[in-house]
Amino acid sequence: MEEKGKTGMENERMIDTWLRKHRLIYLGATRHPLILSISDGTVDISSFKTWLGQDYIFVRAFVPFVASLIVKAWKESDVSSDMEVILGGMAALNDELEWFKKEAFKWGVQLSEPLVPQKVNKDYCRFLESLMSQEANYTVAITAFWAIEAVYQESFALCLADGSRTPPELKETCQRWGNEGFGKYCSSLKDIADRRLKKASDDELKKAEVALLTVLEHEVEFWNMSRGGS
Ligand code: HMH
Repeated sequence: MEEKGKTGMENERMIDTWLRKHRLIYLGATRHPLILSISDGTVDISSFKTWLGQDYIFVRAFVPFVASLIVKAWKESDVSSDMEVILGGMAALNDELEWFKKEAFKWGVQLSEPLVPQKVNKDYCRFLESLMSQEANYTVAITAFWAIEAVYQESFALCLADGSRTPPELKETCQRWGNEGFGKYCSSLKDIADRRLKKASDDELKKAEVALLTVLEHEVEFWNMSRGGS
């Protein structure tokens, strides 16, 4: 007979449990006024341009974070496909950096040195760095990684949904994160995180939940910053 509370089922689909528990903050990140303004066509283009320049800086910091996850997956993962999923994400970032340069040129946004991150952006990058260290836990880091990607996927998919009035010149941006392939990639990351969380200790679970919330807070701040706030 199985011990009570040790059926192995209690951490099944942890991410969905957390998303239900923290639904309002998740919606705050994925249905932010900036995203709503893109999808209803009222977006202030200067906010978009601020976002574009700052997100280029963020993605540059995101690359070493993903690299650190590849190292962790290679060393620690019990499933070899983890590393390939993350490597696919890394490959997409290579293309993404080129896209940012092209898009910035199109909008007249300067990406030349020195790149100046705003405080909110710096804080977010510092959080990424805290997850890059060798001591940082793989399960916690992969949960954060999923959340970072999922916020953009959900946000930009909304801008492409039926009935949205996204300006045509912003459609390509929305496609980048809102497309179906990116959605599938996010599901794969979620599966990896859920699988790890199923076997996680209480301490890891607590840290992963905090990391998820921290990502959501940084994402809300990042949208706010782009709108000229904080
Ligand atoms: C701020 N969050 C931010 N920028 C991005 N490019 C992503 C997430 C990618 O998903």
